[in-house]
Amino acid sequence: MSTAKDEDSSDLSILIQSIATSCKYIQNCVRKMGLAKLGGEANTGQNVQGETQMKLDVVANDVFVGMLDTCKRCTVLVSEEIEDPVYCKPSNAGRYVCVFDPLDGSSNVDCGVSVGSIFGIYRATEKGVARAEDALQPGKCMVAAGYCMYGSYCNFVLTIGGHVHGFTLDPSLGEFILTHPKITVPKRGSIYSVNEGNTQFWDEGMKTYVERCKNQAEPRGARYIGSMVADIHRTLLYGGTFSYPSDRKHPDGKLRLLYECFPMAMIVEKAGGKASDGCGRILDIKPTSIHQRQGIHLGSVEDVDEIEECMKNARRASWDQGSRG
Ligand code: AHM
Ligand code: MG
Repeated sequence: MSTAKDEDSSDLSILIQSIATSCKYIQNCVRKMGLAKLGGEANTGQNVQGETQMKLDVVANDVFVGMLDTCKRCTVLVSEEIEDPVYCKPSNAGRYVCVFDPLDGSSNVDCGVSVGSIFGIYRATEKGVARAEDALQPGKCMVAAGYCMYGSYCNFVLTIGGHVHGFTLDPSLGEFILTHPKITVPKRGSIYSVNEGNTQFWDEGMKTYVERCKNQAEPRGARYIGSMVADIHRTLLYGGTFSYPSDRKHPDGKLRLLYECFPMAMIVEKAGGKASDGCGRILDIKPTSIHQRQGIHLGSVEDVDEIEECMKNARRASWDQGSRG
């Protein structure tokens, strides 16, 4: 006799299977982009973020929404590309909520740089009942999170609350094969990753951290792809930090909390790393709107601790200065 728990986990695996199939489809489109005339901008204008939509953004979004609705395991979907939450058809409604960025880093796609898809899954309050507020749970309530990187190889990285595992797509089989079991982020790394073009907008804490990375006996290497999925994938495997801080140009950060920061924070934490807004845990944040932005630092525990320490010292120095008038 199957129990509620069995049903729950079989629903979750059907849902994740649907996401994996969407990712295989998108991977195919990315691989034959120029050939299939899928490169360049869509003629849809800008998306809800005020960013130009690429043809592949539209394709990837349609694939995710279509697959997640018809798999009959979700109530509400939130996509980077759609302004409002999507309510699954009542006849299709299940017990999960899925938030996703169907094609992250799409501004890189035309020049052949790695891009990816990111997703997070929550349990709905009530099976079959679509409530928008179910998509506004803190990141720590996610039951699963993952991403798929369309890079020099196609890797599907997943946690369902335990270890983080990576599966490589075998193109001859069309299947994801477990190649990176129990991914663990090194405690310390020798890489920092941030868009240094924004240095003039940073606060003193961020400036100090990056100066420290450069000015030590063994300077750390700088790596910045500009596709979060690829930058996080490298950070998971090699360690170090990836940051997109809030600054004067992006007072709330640039990356989106629900479908970029939360899933990546869960993956990094489950792999033994740390994800912080500079002073506290990303996964503890309670969202107030579905497309809100967030400053973030993730990676090796000791390196992220160092960022927090730089931020704390900078805050203390500015208070001291303020209190001295
Ligand atoms: P997107 O979701 O519109 O593709 O934007 C998110 C991307 C991330 O993948 C990446 O980390 C960041 O934007 C890069 O931003 P910038 O070009 O400002 O460095
Ligand atoms: Mg994105």
